[in-house]
Amino acid sequence: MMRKFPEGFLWGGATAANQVEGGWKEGGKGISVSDCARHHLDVDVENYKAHNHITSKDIEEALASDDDSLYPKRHGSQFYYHYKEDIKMFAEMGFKVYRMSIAWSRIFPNGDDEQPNEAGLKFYDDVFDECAKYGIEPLVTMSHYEPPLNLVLKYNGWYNRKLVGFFETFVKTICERYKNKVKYWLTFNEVDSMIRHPYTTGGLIEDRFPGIKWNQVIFQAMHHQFVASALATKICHEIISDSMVGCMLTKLTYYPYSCKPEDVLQAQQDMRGTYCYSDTQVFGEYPAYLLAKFKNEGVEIVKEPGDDEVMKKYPVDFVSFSYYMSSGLDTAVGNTVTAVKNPYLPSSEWGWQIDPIGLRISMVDLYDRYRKPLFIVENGLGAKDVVLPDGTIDDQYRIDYFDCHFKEMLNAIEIDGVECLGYTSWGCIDIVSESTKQMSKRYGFIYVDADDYGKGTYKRIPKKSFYWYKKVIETNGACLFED
Ligand code: BGP
Repeated sequence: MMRKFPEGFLWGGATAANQVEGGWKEGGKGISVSDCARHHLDVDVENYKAHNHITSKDIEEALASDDDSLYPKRHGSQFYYHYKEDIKMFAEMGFKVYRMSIAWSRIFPNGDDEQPNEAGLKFYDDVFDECAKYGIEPLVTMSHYEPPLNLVLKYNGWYNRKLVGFFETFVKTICERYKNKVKYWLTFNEVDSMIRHPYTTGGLIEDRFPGIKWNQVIFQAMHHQFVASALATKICHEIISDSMVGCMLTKLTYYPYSCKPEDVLQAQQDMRGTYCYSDTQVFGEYPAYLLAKFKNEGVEIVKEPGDDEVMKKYPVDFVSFSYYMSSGLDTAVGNTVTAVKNPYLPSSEWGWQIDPIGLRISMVDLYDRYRKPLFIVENGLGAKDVVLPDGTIDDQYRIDYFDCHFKEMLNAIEIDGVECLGYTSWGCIDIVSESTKQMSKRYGFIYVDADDYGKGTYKRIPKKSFYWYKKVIETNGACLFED
């Protein structure tokens, strides 16, 4: 019998406002943290690491600069101007769902405004209406690396408890406005990324916290996001009765360096280092080992009365996650942990290890752990695509990446019994990369003619994978198993 995905499987693609929209000052939008995120392609690599650590000086420079070629997220892929054309192309592929985010700074330009910005609300009304024209369900991330910069400069970002209230106002506004257009919501994109990039995720700039341990700042900010996430779930369910609210986790999958017990233990510790965040949002409380970590590292979370009750009472309905690769082999060498390349796996041009079986392992782990429906909301291959002289783009390597990942996804569903609501590939249209701010790290089924400095026509060109994905959706995956 021909294998295919379950009826109603939600095939689609994903973007984020800060990486796709552009129009960074259009329609009354305020400046977001991402508008001040500079790329470092014009400096030597050594400095790149140092530069990636945002300082107050970097923000001053960004605010003083009108050279958008250094700040790629100011132009993104110019979805703000092309959204009708882009959504039409998503519909041509047959999308059932489109994951996107609402830029907080379009709705409340300064984050603490008394009234919302009507032009910003209208923009997303138009986007959702365009999706509805083609029967595409929006899947909306409330916060995806784009808090208003004013909340950073005036309040010190998510470290300040006031942000919970400002976020509640934002969520009430968008749920009320879009209650008849959006039923699927995610609260914070990769809430764990506060650890990796505290600036874009939490609006935290280390030099603004003299004398306070950085760990304390990061986990206090994350506590405020956990409370805000629970309140957002509460608000969503109250305003939109059939809504489903998910958490969103960076699914890092670690393999032991060897069968040596110390190495197996290390990999288990690393996995819990990721699960602790989704545990908190799914079980509605900090897991014991995260509390132990706080204690061992001298982190003292300041709570307000009712925090524990709210978190417990409003856990998420489903678990969404990003998966790109497995994370190398971790070995406990002395007490320093080093991840080494997995010799059994190929790597992308950016060194990300390509591991489709790792996706199945991740799905089984998450479903066994939480017994809640899953949703894969990011997966894909960043690659340097080339436009051939005849104007076509042959990204067979991307088709191959998806082909093997889709087959493992179906194995998890059909063989391992995992319940998976849907799949949205990351960057279904070329957009600005988060880690390197490059347009040239392309993920899309649709090519966008723009370079790493924002120069280009922004013309859209379907790649070979566009037509392939269209067939996958048309046959609900059955074409993957045709000879
Ligand atoms: C995830 C983010 C996405 C996206 C993705 C790909 O962490 O949620 O916003 O950026 O990573 O990574 P990159 O863009 O760095 O290639």
